[in-house]
Amino acid sequence: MATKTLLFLFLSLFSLLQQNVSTAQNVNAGYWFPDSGLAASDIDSTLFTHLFCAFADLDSQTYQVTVSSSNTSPFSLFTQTVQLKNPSVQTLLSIGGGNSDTTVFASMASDSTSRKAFIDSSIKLARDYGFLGLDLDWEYPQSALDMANLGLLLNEWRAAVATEAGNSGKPPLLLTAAVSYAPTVNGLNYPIQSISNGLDWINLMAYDFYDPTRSDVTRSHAALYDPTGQVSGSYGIGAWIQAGISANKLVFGFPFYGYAWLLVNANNHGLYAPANGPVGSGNGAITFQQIEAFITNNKATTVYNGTIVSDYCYAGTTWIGYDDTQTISTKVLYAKQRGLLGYFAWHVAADNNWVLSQQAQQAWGSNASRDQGK
Ligand SMILES: *[C@@H]1O[C@H](CO)[C@@H](O)[C@H](O)[C@H]1NC(C)=O
Ligand SMILES: CC(=O)N[C@H]1CO[C@H](CO)[C@@H](O)[C@@H]1O
Repeated sequence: MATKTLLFLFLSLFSLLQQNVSTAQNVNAGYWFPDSGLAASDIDSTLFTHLFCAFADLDSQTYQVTVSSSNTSPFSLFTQTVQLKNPSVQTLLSIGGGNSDTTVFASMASDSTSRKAFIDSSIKLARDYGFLGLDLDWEYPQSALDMANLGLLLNEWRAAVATEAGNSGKPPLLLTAAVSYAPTVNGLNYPIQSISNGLDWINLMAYDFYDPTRSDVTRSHAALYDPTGQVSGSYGIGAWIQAGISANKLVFGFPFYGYAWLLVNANNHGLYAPANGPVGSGNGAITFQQIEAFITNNKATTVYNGTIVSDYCYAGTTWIGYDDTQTISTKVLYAKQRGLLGYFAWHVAADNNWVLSQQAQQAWGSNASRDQGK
């Protein structure tokens, strides 16, 4: 009898422990922003486990996290809106982004009072608006001191989130950050220990490796493999793991957009063909949705390159490098095979009738169900 009770207790404890270790869930995520042309109510949230709402701002005077007045209602309604179609989708508020001022983040992180202003205001904002997590997009720290201060910020942010959860009785907010595809940016190393201890996971921005303003030959801007160098998603993942971040804290990012180069010669239309900058007035960035329309309207030729894992298409003197369905599913399977926590896309509105989002979810799930069957 006593043995049976002991055995029962032991088994219960064992299954509890097992539940604990398996709480790290999959991340099938996407970023959304209000100016993207897609209303939050039109997001097919059933295709995602997590959605990032971008971007809250960092006030340069108070160092508090704020939301611009035009974004107040889209942001405060975001969680309840996307949870209508998928009640279990988790939402995170992203702070900063590629267009924010890196020097303001640097000043904020350099001083304990301003770090506290950032931390306390971010937590309050997340709770007031009903977000389940916070995501720091500081692009990018510019000095070794910035990196060290980022480490302090993450340590203090984690401690504050734990304290707030204790006081409120709510589950702690998730804490994540969007970081460079590799653990070194501008020649500086990220604070590995603080990232590992402080964050639930990091989003690797494995895209924008090249664009038509910086490369005078056509290129994939988000290749999975780089046979001749270190500029690729697979390189970045390996380097983060080698630096000491466990694979199950890495979320692999891919783009739902490409870049359009102007070919020098319409008949020379492969990878690394000479090009004369971007098509159009900007930097050549073009959404997957627009690429699909371009292909249809111009009967463009499409090519998948499995050596680097990337797609391109061309018609006349326009050449576009991008991620199509085969690239996305290959990347997702790669992330899964390496034991990563998941993937994210920048950004959901750039998808075309959700085909890439569906492809990603299926590629991730097809192996999940197979694994369960084992
Ligand atoms: C695919 O990319 C590799 C590496 O850049 C290149 O060597 C190869 O020629 C490409 N294949 C095709 C079919 O374009
Ligand atoms: C559909 C499928 O089974 N895809 C991949 C699952 O993962 C294994 C390796 O773990 C791959 O070999 C499969 O291609």
